[in-house]
Amino acid sequence: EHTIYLKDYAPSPYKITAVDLDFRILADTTRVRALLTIEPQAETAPGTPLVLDGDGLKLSSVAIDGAPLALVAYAADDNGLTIIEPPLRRFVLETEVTLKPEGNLKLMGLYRSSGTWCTQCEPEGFRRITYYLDRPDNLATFKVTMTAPRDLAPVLLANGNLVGQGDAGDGMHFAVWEDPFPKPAYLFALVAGDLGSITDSFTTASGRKVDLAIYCEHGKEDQCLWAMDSLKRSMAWDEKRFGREYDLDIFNIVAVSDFNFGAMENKGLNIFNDKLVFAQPATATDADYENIERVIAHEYFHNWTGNRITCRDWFQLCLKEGLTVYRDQEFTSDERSRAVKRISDVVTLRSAQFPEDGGPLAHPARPDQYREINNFYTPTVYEKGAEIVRMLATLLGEAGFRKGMDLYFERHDGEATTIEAFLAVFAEANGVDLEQFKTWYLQAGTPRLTMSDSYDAVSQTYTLKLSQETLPTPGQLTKQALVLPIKFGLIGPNGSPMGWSAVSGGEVRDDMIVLREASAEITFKGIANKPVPSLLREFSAPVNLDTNLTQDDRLFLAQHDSDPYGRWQALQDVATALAVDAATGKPWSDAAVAGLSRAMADTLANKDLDDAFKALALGLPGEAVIGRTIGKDIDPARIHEVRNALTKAVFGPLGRDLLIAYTNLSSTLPYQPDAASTGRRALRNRVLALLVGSEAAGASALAASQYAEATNMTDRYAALTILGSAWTAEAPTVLADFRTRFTANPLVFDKWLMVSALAQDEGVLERIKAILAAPDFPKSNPNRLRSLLGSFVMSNPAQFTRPDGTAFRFITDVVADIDTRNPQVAARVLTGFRIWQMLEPQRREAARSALTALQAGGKLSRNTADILARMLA
Ligand code: B3K
Ligand code: ZN
Repeated sequence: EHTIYLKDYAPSPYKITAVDLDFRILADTTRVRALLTIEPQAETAPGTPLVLDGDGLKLSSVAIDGAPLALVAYAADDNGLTIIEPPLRRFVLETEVTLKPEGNLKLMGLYRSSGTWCTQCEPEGFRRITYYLDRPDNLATFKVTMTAPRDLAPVLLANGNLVGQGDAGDGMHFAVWEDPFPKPAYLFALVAGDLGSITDSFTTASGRKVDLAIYCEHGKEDQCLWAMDSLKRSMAWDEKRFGREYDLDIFNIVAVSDFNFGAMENKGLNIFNDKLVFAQPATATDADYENIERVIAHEYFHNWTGNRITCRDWFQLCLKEGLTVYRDQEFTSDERSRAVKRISDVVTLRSAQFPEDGGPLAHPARPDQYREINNFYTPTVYEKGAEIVRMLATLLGEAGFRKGMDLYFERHDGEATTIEAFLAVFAEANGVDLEQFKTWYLQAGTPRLTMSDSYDAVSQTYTLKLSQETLPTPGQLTKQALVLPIKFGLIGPNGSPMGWSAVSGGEVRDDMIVLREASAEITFKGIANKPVPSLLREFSAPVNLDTNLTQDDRLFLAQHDSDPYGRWQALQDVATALAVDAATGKPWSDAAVAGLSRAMADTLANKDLDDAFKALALGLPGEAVIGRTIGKDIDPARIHEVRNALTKAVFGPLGRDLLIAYTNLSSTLPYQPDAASTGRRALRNRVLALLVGSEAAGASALAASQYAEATNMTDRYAALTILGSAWTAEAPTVLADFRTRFTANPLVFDKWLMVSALAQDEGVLERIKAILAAPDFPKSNPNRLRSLLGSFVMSNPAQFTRPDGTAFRFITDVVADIDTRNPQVAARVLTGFRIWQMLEPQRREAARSALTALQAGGKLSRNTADILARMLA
């Protein structure tokens, strides 16, 4: 299978400047006629063939400037169309192909979702619609004519503005859309279907009125209101925070039920997985509301970071994704609580990106090679990509960062560009050198930052020794030192911040150390007492931090750090150290457990902390975090037991406080999705989880009654998850009730699937098998598959990694089956194996044998074969 390298990038010898597409959509086939205005580049030599991408297209005719082409003048195969000797001037290439959207189960190109025709083109789906230069550096204007049966598709949408519509006879009608902004083909979209909608409008800062609409299945219109509200807030925020206005007169969103990922930022016509649109209190949780808000914002923000300025090639994916994730994180921080958002993002980064970065699938945020680009829409490109942009903002300060962004928009609007160009505007606008900083984009792996400190009372000096190391990753054996912005503070014995009279040995700017070397020794003078350092405040760099702090130091930080992230992290560190000890055979110190218990009680009682923060602080580190801290030969079942035991030891003594808090936090007000109400529910449900987790008397009955009496999905689902994961005596009944109660709602069915997959008992695998084997299980729907299988492999480590290998083999068999229909979903499920080399020998062997059997089994898609090959390399 051939590999594509960044170093081989070359501009195309021809460019397509204008596209005129004509879709004739019939019940079972769609005919696409394309008129492409093509020009050779100035330096293109005569006789250079024009090679267009195509994927599984059925060609019926080819013409140039209206004259049909002789058979010898072109060659078409499954991968494209070559015009052997195109004219060396501007010309119009006309092709006609026939598609079968109904049979398109890969959900790339033109396909049908519950009867609606829709498209997904990023990254390489447009070539499944027509022959094209399907690469992001070819920008063209698009005109799209769609003709379809009026009864099946009364709604006809494409990018840009509607410029014509009418009757086409024989029960057909048509619409013509024009997008004035040149764009790469991956941003093309059309939708044809029988859909309902809600409409609204937004007036931009400069006074232009934009018509907004969200389209969905009939009858679900009232579930789109939150998404619309989120859209309007996103539009206002991008004006205020980044000075970016929307540019077309129309912005449409369409919700579809079969979609390979979250959503797609097609110009003026975003297409969404319906789970990221539909919300009402009875069926969506607070987490769903927040996710919808976040993804609506993310796709909207792409209009500037992604669409107006796009990527030169797919190696640059994180140019648009990392930056846009950073932007959506900032949006959520401004709309809700910055501290809580930061902590949640750190949790996500650690649970999704760190395992990738430390395993066989590790790759740089800007990869330099790929076999299958779809496999690079990863936590590294998205989440680490966002961390890199965040570090840039931290290093340059808010104003400096904004100067760079302004220059980026000014200089590169309308271009397809690179990470180098992105960094250059920040360097130029701020007069700084970002050469070393660029390594963040090029180097894979999570750096380990090690700190040890010492205090000398006689000279009143305090010294921090810092060093960084990044371990080798596949294909990158040697690593460079990175620029690490380390926000910090020194805290005196009374809990207040300490200053210093002088500092030497490193770059220290106010509250930030900038470490550029492999190691540094920084000395602070004029320090009257031994301080406790709070390092990496706000998690200012995506690293693993090792310190010589004692459990008491950490408990001190948990109480006194002025940085909420720092307080949260301190509690996590105390708990992680205890869990690691217990899991590796060292009994934990009762004093430390008691200390953590008291710190948790103080946190719960603290009137200055908000509920959402407390909900996070009162959670123990996840099993994966504990596993990664142990680092090798891990036994996930043991970690699971230890974590349960720690929950009991720490929160058992707090039973009374927890019960009181639970009661005090209840509310009879109608559901509201705002941050304060969300925080209160989060804390109350956390408290319930702790009561059940510490086996407090009557706790699971309490959860069962919360389940039964809940007036919103947040509370009902929380109770269900708590009972379902612990698989208490009530679990089977409650799960059965949930299933029948929401039988008609596929998105709630997904919640049932997730809880079913997360159960921690031995029976879970057999139950999953039975669910999947049911004749009516929708095996082609990505949401259903991911809810059941994705949750199992990613979030139920103890059962997924059973030492007998039964779950490994089940998953590889299922992956092989899904792969015949939808390679993207199959490859994604397979990535659950990325932790396999960290497991203890018996489990490791079982995983290896399942993976090698899958490889031996024969024909796999390029997506799945690529993941598998890297996993086994
Ligand atoms: N740009 C799309 C992701 C496309 C994924 C293709 N496998 C959505 C987003 O990141 O906003
Ligand atoms: Zn994105």
